[in-house]
Amino acid sequence: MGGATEQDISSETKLEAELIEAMKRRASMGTAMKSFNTVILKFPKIDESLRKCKAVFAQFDEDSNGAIDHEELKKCFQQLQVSFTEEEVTDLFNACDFNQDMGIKFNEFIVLLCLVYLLKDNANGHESKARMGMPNLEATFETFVDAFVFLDKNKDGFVSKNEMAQAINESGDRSSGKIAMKRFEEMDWDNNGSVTFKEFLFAFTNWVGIDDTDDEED
Ligand SMILES: [Ca+2]
Ligand SMILES: [Ca+2]
Ligand SMILES: [Ca+2]
Repeated sequence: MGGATEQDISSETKLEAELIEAMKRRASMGTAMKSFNTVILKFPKIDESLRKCKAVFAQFDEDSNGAIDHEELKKCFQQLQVSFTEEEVTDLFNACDFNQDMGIKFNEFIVLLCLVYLLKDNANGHESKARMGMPNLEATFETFVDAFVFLDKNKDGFVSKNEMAQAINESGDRSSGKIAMKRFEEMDWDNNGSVTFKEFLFAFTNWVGIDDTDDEED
């Protein structure tokens, strides 16, 4: 895998690199997940929490067009009192505008907020828990991070296919294991055998079935 050299690293990979580093730092703190099944068992609660997040999304979608645009996102960060540079806002926007329609839809918004949660979790230590003022949602984000850390056995910031298989074997539940493996293949879009936290989140928002917006046109 020859990658970009340090000099010509793109903003996208710069953000990705920050996310990997943030995840590695978080991974060094360990996980509360005991088994793959504990991850699965949390699905209904995650689903409920994310559905509630729709009200938050609607609040920030000021013109109610079903997507958060760049300006709305900046206001969103202001209100949540999280500070990013202009460049960081753009990078986050682009990284999460998965279908590249220049707007952050609900499922993209969940991913974006969760990435913000991860990044700010590591911010110099003076921002404590409940840093975004949405404790319920942050508990859900923590579950996502925790699940990822649980799966990422070697703590390199990626979940490999082997690590996924290992987690499933430990669980001893073959039927949900098969499903999980299929999901993993769906997650791994670039087919390189490992999944980043962002890919994991996008898949997750689909698994729990929140992506049921009626204005889909794809
Ligand atoms: Ca809007
Ligand atoms: Ca979009
Ligand atoms: Ca790994």
